[in-house]
Amino acid sequence: MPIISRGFFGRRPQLEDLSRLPPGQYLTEGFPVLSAGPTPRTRLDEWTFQVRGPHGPLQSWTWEEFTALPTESVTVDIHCVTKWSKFDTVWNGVSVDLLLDGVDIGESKFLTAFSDGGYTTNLPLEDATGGKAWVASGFGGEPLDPQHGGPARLLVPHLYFWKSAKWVRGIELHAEDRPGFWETYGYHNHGDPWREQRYSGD
Ligand SMILES: Nc1nc2c(c(=O)[nH]1)N[C@H]1C(S)=C(S)[C@@H](COP(=O)(O)O)O[C@H]1N2
Ligand SMILES: [Mo]
Repeated sequence: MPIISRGFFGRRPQLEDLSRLPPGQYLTEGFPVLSAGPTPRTRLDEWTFQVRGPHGPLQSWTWEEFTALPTESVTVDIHCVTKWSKFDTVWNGVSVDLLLDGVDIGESKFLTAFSDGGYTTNLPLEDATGGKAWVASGFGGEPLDPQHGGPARLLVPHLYFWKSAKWVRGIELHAEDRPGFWETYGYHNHGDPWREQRYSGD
């Protein structure tokens, strides 16, 4: 029985893995922390997740209610605009599909995710529905670490990771698109890593 396996030193990317790396990205084994401000600490008994429409709240869950919702285990590759990618990250989360189930979305075609600390990011609803986005509260089988967005963050793995708002507290639905925090500061409005949509104009 080998005492030292290759995995001990970190998995080397296999040939088929490299086709999973979007243009301009490199693979990392670590999990960098990128936050535009301090890590907010909201008490779980004060935490809610809200779905808001143009005229106010449509749905709201307390932490207790939210954690009682059915979750999915999701294994995905993630890609940061600062060029690191991480393969096979394992999350536990509630799908945005489920959070919007039964909500009358009216004329809405876009959403803004909003977070403790004031961070926002925008997405077309079609990028957040159809099994493409989750509100994740678990990572690697553990509760999500506060520096990575715990108690819960948005997870939108098919777009650059700035779209995955940490410390998310809800989503607001809009008929028209409203650029969020980084989108206002020159990042691309959509952020597809496979099309290298890093900055506005890309
Ligand atoms: N609330 C909030 N969410 C955020 C950010 C942030 O600064 N604040 N940074 C974004 C960016 S640019 C990236 S790359 C990822 C980083 O997530 P991580 O720190 O878990 O790696 O979170 C995104 N979500
Ligand atoms: Mo980022």
